[in-house]
Amino acid sequence: MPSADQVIHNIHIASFDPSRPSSYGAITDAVLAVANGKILWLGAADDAPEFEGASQFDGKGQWMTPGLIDCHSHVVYGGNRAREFEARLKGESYESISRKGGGIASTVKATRLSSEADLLQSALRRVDALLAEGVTTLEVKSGYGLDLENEMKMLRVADQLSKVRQLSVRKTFLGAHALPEEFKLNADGFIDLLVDSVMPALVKENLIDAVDVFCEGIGFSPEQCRRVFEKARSFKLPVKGHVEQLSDLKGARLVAEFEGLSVDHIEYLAEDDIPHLLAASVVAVLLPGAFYSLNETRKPPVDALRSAGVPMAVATDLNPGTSPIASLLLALNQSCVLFGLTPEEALTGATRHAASALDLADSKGQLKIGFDADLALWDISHPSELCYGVNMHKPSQVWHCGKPRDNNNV
Ligand code: DI6
Ligand code: FE
Repeated sequence: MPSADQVIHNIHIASFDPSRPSSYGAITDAVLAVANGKILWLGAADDAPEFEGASQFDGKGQWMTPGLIDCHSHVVYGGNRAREFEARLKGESYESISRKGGGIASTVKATRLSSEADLLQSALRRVDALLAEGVTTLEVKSGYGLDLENEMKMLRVADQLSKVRQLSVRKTFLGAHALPEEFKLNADGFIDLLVDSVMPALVKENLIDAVDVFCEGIGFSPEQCRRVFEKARSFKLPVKGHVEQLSDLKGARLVAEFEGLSVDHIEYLAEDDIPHLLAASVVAVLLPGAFYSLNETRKPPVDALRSAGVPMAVATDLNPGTSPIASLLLALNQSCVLFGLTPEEALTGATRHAASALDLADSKGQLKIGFDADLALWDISHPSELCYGVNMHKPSQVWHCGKPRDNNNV
């Protein structure tokens, strides 16, 4: 008789395991057993063995999904940009706001002035909103510090989030996000600083899981991003990029050349660059919250990505400027309504493909034997309900690495 820590019975499972032929990888009238934080067994109740020593949990006929994965966020930052939002709605342009020190620069200023404790406290309010919706893995980017001291501060806060909450955190270094005031006319000098001193020091402190860039006219050129990627490669760190958000600089091809994890935004991705993504197994991360907040009209080439078979993930891009949205379920709804994803594609994009975008494809994002027991239980009659309604669903129970999480008191 196999021994388990917990057996969850009387559930339907949306496994997102592509080897199961049913949509959503569904198993109805199912049982799932957990041992040592991992999934020990799952399948139809009729086939379930007896488990020794297990506590029983009655799922009351609810649906279980993998814990959700938000694979792109800037959740750690100081201040907010509500006044800027107000000014823009009164007709002031983004450029004019930026010239007065607004935009990313104002968040950099507020972040530099914040203590680690303040940043943690403000990030937790947003993180708790994500947790309440069933998120069990969160990517957190740096990029509002833009010097060693402040990038380190942000990444330490990201680390803290996984210590004070039952949550897995992936830390992404986004030093090449914006040009700080002190390097105003010297972008190449700033890249020198990043590759020569900031990255090596952060690697030494074990604060980087992946390296990101903002490859854009208002960010950094492909040549400058290449230098950051080359340094990442020397540390064997995977790369990803904010690319083709506002224009087509061929950032996606650069990420593919470095066999990166993901290309994010990609509203301006050219269709003939798609084969490069496919060949290098790069995930396309869609960020409909930024598209919505900026009131954009140019959409990512979803039909072409789908027919090519490029995996698509969906994330919040939670940040104070272009996506002040602390709801992954809303992003899923937006990806369906604005970009035309099916609910199954959207949910796969916040589970299996989001795990790939974070280099976690072998342990998270699917309900499968041997995977982490990150689980969310929902009182719904079909998984599509999670994408269809807005602010209608919270999981009734969440487990992170096999441990139940109290979402009301996380
Ligand atoms: N793209 C974005 O949408 C965010 N960063 C980036 O590279 C914007 C961040 C901000 O405005 O604070
Ligand atoms: Fe972003």
